[in-house]
Order: sequence, then structure tokens, then C-alpha cells
Amino acid sequence: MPGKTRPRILMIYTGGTIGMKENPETKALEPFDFNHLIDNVPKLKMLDYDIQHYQFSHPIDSSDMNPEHWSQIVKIIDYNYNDFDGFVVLHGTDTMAYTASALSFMLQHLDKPVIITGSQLPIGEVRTDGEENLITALQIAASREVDGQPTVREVAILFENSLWRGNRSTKKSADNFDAFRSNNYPQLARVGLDITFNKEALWRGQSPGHPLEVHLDMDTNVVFLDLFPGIQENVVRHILSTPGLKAVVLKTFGAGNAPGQPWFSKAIRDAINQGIVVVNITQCPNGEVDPYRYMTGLGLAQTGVVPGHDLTPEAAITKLMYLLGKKRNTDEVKHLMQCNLCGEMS
Ligand code: ASN
Repeated sequence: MPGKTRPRILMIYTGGTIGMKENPETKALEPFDFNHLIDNVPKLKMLDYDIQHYQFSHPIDSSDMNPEHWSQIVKIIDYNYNDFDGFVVLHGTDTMAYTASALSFMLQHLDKPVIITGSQLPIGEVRTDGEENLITALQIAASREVDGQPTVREVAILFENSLWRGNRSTKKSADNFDAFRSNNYPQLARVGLDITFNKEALWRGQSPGHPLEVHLDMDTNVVFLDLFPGIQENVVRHILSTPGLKAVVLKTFGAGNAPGQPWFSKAIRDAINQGIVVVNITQCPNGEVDPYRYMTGLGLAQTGVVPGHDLTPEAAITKLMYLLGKKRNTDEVKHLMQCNLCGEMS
């Protein structure tokens, strides 16, 4: 029974730099198979865990990740849920924060750890960060409270010295080992000589004991509209009239402000009148949308734009895919975008 015996962990290998090798001709890094990865981490045997693994038949660079891959990961976790204490997903860093956010919505009532990790240098390189990340991720996935319950009961990203909530994380560096950050939420754990959990920050579900509920359909009729000074009406109108478009994440200035020109408000109002959900998040890495602070933000709220508070871009877009995939109507989507479903917003 999970919780009493040797920790049973399922590793899911999707690809990413951690398992890559250099192509001898092009010298570019390419995904490689799982055995190569495992052979390079002999220390795994020092962990007294029962570790099983599952690998994507074609490991990918995470730039190729898409909602079908997310569904595949969710199905594997669902199928093995009762047989394992925790799950470690090995994943490329480029879209890791999107996958972490998506999985947090697709795995409702999760009460086991799903720890996503990867690396900046391939596991075969002398200075790799992959070995340490993998071992720490496994230790976190195996960690239990005194009552035998898992310490982490959510989707989280382990990278370098920190454990972050998955749906609060963003990739912050293309070359530092310390590559992730959560700008609006504290670390879930600090990794130093010990792994010190921040107990108050860890997610504890609103309905403990509720069975896991998985959602596989993500609706991808969504888009980011990133504002900049000088953005043109024809560009905005073109994006908003994309056939089949159902929702837009509007990335605005500062506390949620947008140009006050009448053409802009009209373009947004026309989209909303056609049933498109428009969610306002800030371009600033830290802080949140406050639609009442400036006239330029209030104007947007008055056209019916939904404040996205302190959602990350990754969480905002995947939450919309999830809610639209559940066939929620427009009013429900607007309402739920402002509710905290699994720790994604303050
Ligand atoms: N391009 C790689 C990926 O996302 C980057 C990495 O894993 N560090 O798969």
C-alpha cells in the first residue's frame, strides 16, 4: 500500500535536454532514449525506492509539446495513480511551465506529487545539472508527512535549488541552471543541504479524499494578444477575427492598462459581443492586474474584459483551454477565470 512501504515512483520521460545527445553531423542537441539517461545516473541505485518508468515512444524537444502530449501524460498518471506514491515527469525546460500549468488543471483533486524536472545541460555532460535535478525530484516525490500522506499534493517544478508551484512558474533563463521562478508565489521548498518545505505554501485540496478527476480535452482556439506602443488597428482586428477564436489572453501594460483610443476599445468590445472571452493579464513578471487603478484599465473592464489578477501567461492560456474544453459557456468561463481552482491565482 502506498505510504507504508518503499516509496514507489513512476518516472515519465518525455524528452528535453536532460536526455539529449549531440548529433555528430550537425552538432545540435537531439532527444535520445531513456536508457541513455538512466545509464548516466548510477546514483539512482542509492535511493531505496521502487522506481518504474514510462517513456514517450519518440522523446521530444519540449518546443514540440502540445495538448495531445499533455493528455498522454495525464492518462499515464491516471492509469497508474493508485499504484504509485508519486510521479516525476522529465521534460524540456522550454515549455515546462505550460505543461505544469496544463497538468494542474487536467488533474483535478490531485493528492499525490507530480514533480516536473529537466536540465539545462544534457545528463551525459560532465557539468550537467540533470543528475541533481532528477535525484532531488525523486526525493521530493517520495517525501511523506508523519501520517504517511505525501508532502506535496500538486503539480510542481523542481529546478536547481527550488520547488515551485507548477501553475505559478515561468522559465526565466535560457542559460542559468537556476532557470525557473514563480514571481507571485513563494517557493514550495528550498533545496540546500536539506530539502526544506514551506508547509504554508503547499497546496492542500479543497475536498481531500475526492477521487482524481482527469480532463483530457483542451480547446486550443485561444491566442495571446501582446500589446506594445504603436500596435495597429488592422493587426488587432485581424487577430480578433481569427475564425473559430474563443478566447484571448490580452497582455497589457503595468496594472492592466491598454491604449485608450476609441478604435481599440471598439475592437475589443466587438470581439466580446461576438462571444470571445478576453482576459487581462499584465506583461510585468511580478504583480497583478488592478482594473480600478487607472482610467486606461477601467476602460477595459467596462468593455467586459475579465481581470486575470496575477495569473501567469502560461496559467492563463492553459486555464482557458481547460475551461473551454469542458464546454463551459461564456459566462461560466468568465466567472471561473476569476476563481482560484488549484492554486493558480491569489
Ligand atoms: N530545448 C530544450 C527543451 O525544452 C531545452 C531544455 O530542455 N533545456 O526540450
